[in-house]
Amino acid sequence: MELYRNKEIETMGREQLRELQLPRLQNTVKRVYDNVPFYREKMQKIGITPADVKSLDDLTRLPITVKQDLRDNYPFGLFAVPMEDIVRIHASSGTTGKQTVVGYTKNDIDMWADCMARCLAMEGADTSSRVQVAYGYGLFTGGLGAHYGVEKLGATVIPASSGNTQRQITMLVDFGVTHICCTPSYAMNIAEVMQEMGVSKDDLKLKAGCFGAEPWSDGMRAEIENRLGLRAHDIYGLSEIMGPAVSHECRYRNGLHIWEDNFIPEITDPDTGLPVKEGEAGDLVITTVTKEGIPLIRYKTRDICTLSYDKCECGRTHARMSKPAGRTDDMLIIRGVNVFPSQIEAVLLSVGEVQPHYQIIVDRVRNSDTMTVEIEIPESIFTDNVKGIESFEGKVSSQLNSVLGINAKIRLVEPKSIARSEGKAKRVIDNRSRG
Ligand code: DLL
Repeated sequence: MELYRNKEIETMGREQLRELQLPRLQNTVKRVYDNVPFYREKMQKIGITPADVKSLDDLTRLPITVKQDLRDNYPFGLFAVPMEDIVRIHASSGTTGKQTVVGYTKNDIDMWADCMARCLAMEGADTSSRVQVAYGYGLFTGGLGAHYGVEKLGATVIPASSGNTQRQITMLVDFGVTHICCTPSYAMNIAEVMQEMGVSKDDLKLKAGCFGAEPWSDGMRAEIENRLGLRAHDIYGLSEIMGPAVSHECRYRNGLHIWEDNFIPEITDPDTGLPVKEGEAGDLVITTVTKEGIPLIRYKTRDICTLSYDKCECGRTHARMSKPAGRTDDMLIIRGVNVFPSQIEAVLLSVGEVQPHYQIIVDRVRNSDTMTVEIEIPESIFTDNVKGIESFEGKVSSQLNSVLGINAKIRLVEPKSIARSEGKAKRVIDNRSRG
């Protein structure tokens, strides 16, 4: 049986969905035009008014919004309502530049919680479920975003936040937790500490979990499922648009359903910015059509994926995005070859015995890019067996070369020497930017 939270919305015909989207889009465009000088000026510059949006196809005539626009209007310049109506602020720290700040009205929080509740229902959670939220609570959207969704669903939330892993595990066992929400890398960290504590997956009652906030491979999914004894679903989102629950995998896990009653997705060519042909990969661009605090028109996420509008076996009609491989900002260009860290992860995990703890170090030596991938020595290889180490390194390196066409040096390092993550894992150390 497929579990819906709002069957009417989740399974409505595509035509009906478009009929729902159009007035919402028109209303959003009018509100930003009237209330956000940034949008009004941008639209005036290209000679468009809200009245020009007559059909959904007119969306592509509207200007693109990028992260820098949020920074330039820091902190509240893109808010479309008075501060009196803003009930919550979140921010993303970002590794470069100023943080980006977003604000939510009461209705925004309700809509967000509803999207999150739909995601949880999709993975089988209901009022009898106990959901441990191990995303960080705070300015990051993961913790509170998931939290309000669990409450909206009427399940029991355990607001663990991230970190303090032994205590997390004690709670998983003692509270009979059925669902967990955290980053995939933190899930692996939990699995490892469980082993150290002598806790087995049979001591847990976990059924499913939603893992996101960072790219992860199917190999990683298999590891998490095997070690925690649950079904792992991918959840996607970004703070600029809302936070977690912009999209989520149903039980068929053939892409992530985007809640199109609230978000209109498009895919554009990363170089030209023009729409790509249906099914082609490109930049995911999202327009919010119900948000009040900070509605965004055609926000370029920089996440690369494809879209599918085929009806899903689960009965949902909302478009599916492919598992995002990563942001264009995170793509590595190594001697002309473009590669995402998540693709490297997929290859590493396809070689038996490699644990999903790795770090990619990029350098420039004599004007040429070099890549070293550090992985931990598998248990089967003894640290004093130099031949064994070299042959294993060679095996992984040639696999990377044959699948991705990159030349990377593999370096086996001591077990546990790669830092474990409690949130988003830092997979890449790029020394090239240091001059
Ligand atoms: O990471 C929101 C979130 C929290 C999503 C918890 C899912 C679960 P930001 O910190 O603003 O928001 O980072 C957003 O993270 O543009 C993607 O590049 C990446 N990302 C998020 N989810 C996924 C995913 C939260 N499932 C950025 N797969 C996004 C791959 C993801 N990348």
